[in-house]
Amino acid sequence: MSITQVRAACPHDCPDTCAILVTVEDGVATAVRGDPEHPTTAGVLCTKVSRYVERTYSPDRVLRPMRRVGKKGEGKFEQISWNEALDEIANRLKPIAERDPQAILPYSYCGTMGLVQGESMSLRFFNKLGASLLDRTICATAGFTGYKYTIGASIGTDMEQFQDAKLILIWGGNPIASNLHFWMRAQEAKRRGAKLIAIDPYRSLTAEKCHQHIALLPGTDSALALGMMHVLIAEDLLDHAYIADHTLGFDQLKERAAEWTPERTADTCGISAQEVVDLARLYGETAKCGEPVAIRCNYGVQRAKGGGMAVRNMSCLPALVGAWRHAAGGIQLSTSGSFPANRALLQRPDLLAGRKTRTINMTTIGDDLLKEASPEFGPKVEAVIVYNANPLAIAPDSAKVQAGFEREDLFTVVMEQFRTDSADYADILLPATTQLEHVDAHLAYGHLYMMANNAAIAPLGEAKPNTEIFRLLAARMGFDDPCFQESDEELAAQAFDKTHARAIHFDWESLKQKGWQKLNMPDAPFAEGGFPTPSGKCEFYSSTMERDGLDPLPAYIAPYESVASNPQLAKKYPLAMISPPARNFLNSTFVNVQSLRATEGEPHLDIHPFDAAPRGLNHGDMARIFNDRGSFVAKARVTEKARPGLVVGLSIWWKKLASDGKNANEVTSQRLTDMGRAPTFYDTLVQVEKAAPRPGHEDTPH
Ligand SMILES: Nc1nc2c(c(=O)[nH]1)N[C@H]1C(S)=C(S)[C@@H](COP(=O)(O)OP(=O)(O)OC[C@H]3O[C@@H](n4cnc5c(=O)[nH]c(N)nc54)[C@H](O)[C@@H]3O)O[C@H]1N2
Ligand SMILES: Nc1nc2c(c(=O)[nH]1)N[C@H]1C(S)=C(S)[C@@H](COP(=O)(O)OP(=O)(O)OC[C@H]3O[C@@H](n4cnc5c(=O)[nH]c(N)nc54)[C@H](O)[C@@H]3O)O[C@H]1N2
Ligand code: SF4
Ligand SMILES: [Mo]
Repeated sequence: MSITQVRAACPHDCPDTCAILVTVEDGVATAVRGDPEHPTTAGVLCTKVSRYVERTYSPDRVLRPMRRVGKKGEGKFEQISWNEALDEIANRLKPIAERDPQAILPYSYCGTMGLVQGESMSLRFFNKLGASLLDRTICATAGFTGYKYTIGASIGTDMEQFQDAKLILIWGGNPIASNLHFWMRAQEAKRRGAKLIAIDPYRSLTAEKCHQHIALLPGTDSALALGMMHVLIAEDLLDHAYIADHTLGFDQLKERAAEWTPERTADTCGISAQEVVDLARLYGETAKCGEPVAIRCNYGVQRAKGGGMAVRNMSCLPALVGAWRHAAGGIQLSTSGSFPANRALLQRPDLLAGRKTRTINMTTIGDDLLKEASPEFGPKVEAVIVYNANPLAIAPDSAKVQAGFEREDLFTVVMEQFRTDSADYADILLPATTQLEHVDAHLAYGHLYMMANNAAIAPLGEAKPNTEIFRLLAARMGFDDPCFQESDEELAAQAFDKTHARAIHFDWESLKQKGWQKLNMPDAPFAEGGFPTPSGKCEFYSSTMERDGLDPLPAYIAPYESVASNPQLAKKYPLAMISPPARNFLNSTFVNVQSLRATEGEPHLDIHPFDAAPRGLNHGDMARIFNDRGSFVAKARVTEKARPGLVVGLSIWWKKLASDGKNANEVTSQRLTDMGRAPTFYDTLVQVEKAAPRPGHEDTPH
C-alpha cells in the first residue's frame, strides 16, 4: 500500500487560507489536517473543512455532464457525454455571440479563491468572446473602497502580530465562526493581558467570549467611529507627531468630529453615551501609554447603505492615536492588497482587443436577468454561465433572481460539484473538480502567505477543473490563441509577480514543495507612514472622494431601512434583520454536508423576548419573516443575544433544504452601498409573525 502526504491549501472564501496536509492511500484521500508548521494554520482546520474528505466523496457529487429534462428549478436531468454537452453549449452560444456577445454573462464568485480555478482561463474565454463583464461586488467592495480612499490599498496589521496587542476591537466580525485562526491569536493576546471588545448588534459566539460587547444598531458604525474621534480629539488622546507627519486633513476632520458628541453618537447607534466615551478613552489612553491597539474590521459593518463610509471612518482611527507605529497596532480589513498577483497575465483583458463591453453588477442579477434590451442596458441577457457561485441562494431579493433564472428563453450553464439551488436551473450542468482534484495557487485575505495546492487525487467520475472546461469550450468556439493551451501548472507559475519586491521569493516549483511562502514585508507596514494613497498619507480628507462625488470627510450615512431613517416603512416592518454566516456553513457551501447541517439543525431566527412576547411567539415556534419583497419561515429562538428591535437569521441555507423552499434572501434588497456598488444584506426591515405549524410538527417546542 502506498501512503503519501500531499500539500494543499483551503480554497474557501475565508480569510485564513489554511495549509492542509492530505493523506492519500492508494490514490484515495483518507484524511485532511492542518499543517502544523504553517504559522497561521498551526495544525488546526475548522470543523467544516475537517469534513472535506466526506464532502469530496459524497454520493451527491455531480460527476457526469447532464442535460435538464424537467422544468427549470425542478432538478431533473439526464446524463450526457462531455462531447454532447460541449457541442450543445457551443451551438447555443455561437448565434448569440454573432448577434451580440454581451448577451452572454459569466456569473462567478469565490466558491474557490484560487487564482487558477477562480478567474484565469474563464476570463480569457469571456474576454476573447467579448461577453459582458461581471462586477464582482457581492462581498467586499464597499469596505474595500472606503479603506482604499483612506489607507490606499488592502494592506493592514499582520494576523500574526495581533497576539501582542493590548486592546483589540473586533468590529463587525465573528471570528470564532469565520476567521478562526485570527481568533486563536486574539485568545493568545487575551492570555497576555489584552482586552477584547466586540462591536456587533448581535451577541455572536465571539461577542460572548470578549470582555465587553457593544451592541449598536446595524448600519451605524460610521457614527460610532465619529463619536470616538470626537472624544479622542476633545480629550487630546492623540499622537500629534504621527498626525503631522503621516496624515492629511486633520483640521477639517477636527471640525467634522466636533459635531459628533457622545450624546448624538449614542442616540444614532442606540447605545449609551458612556459606552462611546469609555471606548474612545480606552483606545486613546492605551495608545498614549505606548501600547499597541488594534482593530479587526470585518464584513458585518459593510452590509448597510453606509458600509463604505463605515470602513473609511474606522480606518482613520489608528492614525489619530499613532497605532501604526507598532507591528501589533493598526487595523486589518483584508491583507489581499499585499499580494502582487499577476491578474492581467492570468485573465488577459487584452483579449477584448479594444471592444467596450458592458459590466453587470452581480448584486443586481435579480433585476438584470429580467431586463429587456434598451439603449442604457444593452442587449437582454440570453445566456448565463455560472461557476464558483450559487446565485439562487446567495443573491439578494431572491424571488426576482428565481424569476430571472426561470426564463424559458435564457440558456443557463452551471459548473458545480453539487446539485445546488442554482444547479437545478441549469440547461446543461457540468461536473467540477474539488480542491483535492486540481492544482491551484492562492493568496490570502487574512494573512501574508502565498500558498500552493497540489492535486491529491485524480478527478472523480468525469469531473473536470474549471480551467479545463473553459479550454475545451474555447476550442469549440474556435479560439486558437496559444494562451488557451496553457496548463494549470503553467498558470500557477504565473500567479505572482516575482519582479515585485514582496514576491521576489515566489517560485512555483519550490512553493509546490513547501506549500507556503511568506511575502517579503515589514512587520509594521505604516510605522513610517508611506501610505499608498495619492498623498502618501492617511487621508482624513480625500480629494479622490470629492472627485467621485462623495463627502471628502468622514460622515454618517444612515441605513436605507431603519426605524430612525425610514419611520414610515418601520410602521409596517419594525424589526431590523441581519443574516450573517452560520458557523458550520461557508456561505451556502457545506449546507448539503449532512453532519454539518445536522449541527445547525434547521433555519433559525433569533429574536429578543421583548419582540417575541407581543407576537405570541415562543421559543421553538415557527416564525414567518416578511416584508414587501417576500417571506420565509424559520424556527424562533427567543434569546437576548439579539438586541431588542433586531432579528438574526444565521445563513446561508440552501433554499431546497428549508421546509418552505426559501431562505433569508427572500427579504433582502438589491439596493447598493454608498461606495463599491455592493449589496446591503443587513439593511433590511421586516415584520415577524407566528407561522402556521408545519404538518407533522404541530407540537415541537423545546
Ligand atoms: N463559518 C463561516 N466562515 C466564513 C463564512 C461563512 O459563511 N461561514 N463566510 C466567509 C465570507 S464570504 C466572509 S465575507 C467572511 C465574513 O466575515 P465576518 O464579517 O467576520 O462575518 P461574520 O461572522 O458574519 O461576522 C459579521 C458579524 O457582524 C455583525 N453585524 C451585522 N451587522 C452589523 C453592523 O451593522 N455593524 C456591526 N458592527 N456588526 C454587524 C453580525 O452580527 C456578525 O456577528 O467570513 C468568511 N468565513
Ligand atoms: N443573506 C445573506 N446573503 C449573503 C451573505 C450574507 O451574509 N447574508 N453573504 C454574502 C457573501 S459575503 C458572499 S462572499 C456571497 C457568497 O456567494 P458564493 O460565492 O456564491 O458562495 P457559495 O454559496 O459558497 O457558492 C460557491 C459555490 O461554488 C462551488 N464551487 C467550489 N469550488 C468550485 C470549483 O472549483 N469549480 C466550480 N465550478 N464550482 C466550485 C461550491 O460547490 C458552491 O456551491 O454570499 C453573499 N450572500
Ligand atoms: S474555511 Fe477557513 S478556517 Fe476552515 S480550513 Fe478553510 S481557511 Fe481554514
Ligand atoms: Mo464574503
